[in-house]
Amino acid sequence: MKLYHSHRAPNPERVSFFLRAKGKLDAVEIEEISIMKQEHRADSYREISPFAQVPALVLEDGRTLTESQAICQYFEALWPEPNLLGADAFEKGEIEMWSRRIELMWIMPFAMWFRNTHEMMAPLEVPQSAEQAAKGEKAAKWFASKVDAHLESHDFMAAGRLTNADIVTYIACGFSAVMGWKPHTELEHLGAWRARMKQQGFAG
Ligand SMILES: N[C@@H](CCC(=O)N[C@@H](CS)C(=O)NCC(=O)O)C(=O)O
Repeated sequence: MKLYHSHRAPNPERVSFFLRAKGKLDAVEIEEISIMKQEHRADSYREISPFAQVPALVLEDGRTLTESQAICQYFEALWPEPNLLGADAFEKGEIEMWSRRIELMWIMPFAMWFRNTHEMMAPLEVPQSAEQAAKGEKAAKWFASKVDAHLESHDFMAAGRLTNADIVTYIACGFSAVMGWKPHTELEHLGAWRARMKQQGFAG
């Protein structure tokens, strides 16, 4: 199977980090799609991903999945161990709760800030809006402080062990650096948690 991926883009990277945590990175062929070169908007790629987004997973028989979380769920079902999406009903709910919170209350507002400010994004976000950027920055920073407070009393985001919630949070921290914002250097508990992730082999 083939994963269409973009290096340093948060949604594809959460899938490749998920695969790495499963120990299955080598089981999937990876093809890089350059968002900066707008390769994701080519007609040939739109045939794979109708909304022109990365990642996309194409199985041997041609069936296709897009949406990073859907692809991770497919991998979890294919390779159940190590469990990353929850071993029982409560874990499944708790991991999903934190993953969704990070996605909706950190990554999405951060993306609004980044896309509406960074010159690299100008061709993709037309027109850029300073007002949207300011709203996004404020919301992402507010939520990062809530995550820091959560990590004061938790070694991991959910379920007491490394899960998808940690992967999504790690991606959020890394993505934030494109705006020169490094929340893990400003926020004590987030910083300690990130150091633990690095001990588990996370890089970047
Ligand atoms: N909900 C989708 C979002 C995918 C997405 O937005 N991917 C970004 C890269 S992180 C993309 O393809 N952007 C292209 C663009 O904005 O034109 C998912 O989770 O996979």
